[in-house]
Amino acid sequence: MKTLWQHCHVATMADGKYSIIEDAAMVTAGVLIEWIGPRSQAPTADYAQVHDLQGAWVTPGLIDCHTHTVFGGNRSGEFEQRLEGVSYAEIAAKGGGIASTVRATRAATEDELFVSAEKRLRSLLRDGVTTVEIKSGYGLDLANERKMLRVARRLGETLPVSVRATCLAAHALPPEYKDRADDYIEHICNEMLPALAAEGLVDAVDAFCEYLAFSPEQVERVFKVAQQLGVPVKLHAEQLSSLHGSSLAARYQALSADHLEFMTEEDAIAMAASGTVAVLLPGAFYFLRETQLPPMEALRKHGVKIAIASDLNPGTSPALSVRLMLNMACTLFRMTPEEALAGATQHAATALGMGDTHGSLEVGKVADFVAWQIDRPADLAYWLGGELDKRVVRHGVDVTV
Ligand code: DI6
Ligand code: FE
Repeated sequence: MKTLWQHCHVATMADGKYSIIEDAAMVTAGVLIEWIGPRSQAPTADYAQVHDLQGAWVTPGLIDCHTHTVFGGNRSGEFEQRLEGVSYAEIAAKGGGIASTVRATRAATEDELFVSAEKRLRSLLRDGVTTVEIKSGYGLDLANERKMLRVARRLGETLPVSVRATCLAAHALPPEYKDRADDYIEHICNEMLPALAAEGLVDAVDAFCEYLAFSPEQVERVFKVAQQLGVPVKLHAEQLSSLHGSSLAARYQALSADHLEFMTEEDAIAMAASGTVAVLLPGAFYFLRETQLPPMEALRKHGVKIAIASDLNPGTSPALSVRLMLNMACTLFRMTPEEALAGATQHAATALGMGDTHGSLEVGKVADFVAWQIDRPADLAYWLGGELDKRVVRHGVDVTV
């Protein structure tokens, strides 16, 4: 079934640039883009449907390539306590922080996690997201990591969004392994990853490389097992300190290294050589009131692809809008609106290993796009939140909510 979409302008985002086609038309056949170009050259055919997009600007569907959408409870109470003067250390000493989310996630049933995550995910979808990555990492044992990953899979089967599930078992040390980080890593390597991968629940493996989480040596043990299992890796690296996790990630041909405020130019060179995408997370930078900026000039100079994501999580980035992240990438990191949009489309797709099929509007790619009633593409990084008038098309089908 062929469909013609016309009366629009397109920012195709091919090669990570706007690559604009004015007065454009697009032909979709099933889930794929069959033709795209100036309307005057559109092939004549017996179209099953013809859609008038009323002068909209069409972009690829937004891709949120780093989220922790599935979790129990939330930490707005801690947010409030901190603003009333209670220190982070005091909150942590009382069992707050990540530990409290782990408790709430373990206590929740799969259905309960699904219901709460679905609401958050719907908020991202209302903002034009058609692909999302969802990490585990608040279960921290086999049964509970499995529960989180199953919820991620179910979200992808239930809602009009492509979900990539990432196992982040090496996110924090579970209480039962207190002072035994190496034993927990061994458990991840010998039991958790092989079992979860065999169950088809793992599209990528991630870890948190930080002085308050896991060392580069421990992360490397996890990466080696992922490699043996044939699963690509990603890494939370250089968020709070410089351990050169991003260079380690590059050595393992990681899809991405994420956060990166404290990365060095050498790290950028290593990432450029391996094609590892730099995923910047302005929501966490903002929420933690960080001051160390990611090294934008080094990333640009060495040609590292830059993606932008929400990092949606209860502790450091309760962000329910990717467009708001585009704005923050521009205001906080001084990215251009074009770079920011590429970061939530083509480069985000590459950060998920989907760059050949998603992220830009080109012949042969999947027909995931948004037709926005805006004046120009920069509007997407300009408005702070709110809802923009739009139509969302996924797999060639209108799924506007
Ligand atoms: N980096 C972060 O900012 C979050 N996880 C991570 O690896 C923190 C998650 C949380 O506080 O719940
Ligand atoms: Fe994260």
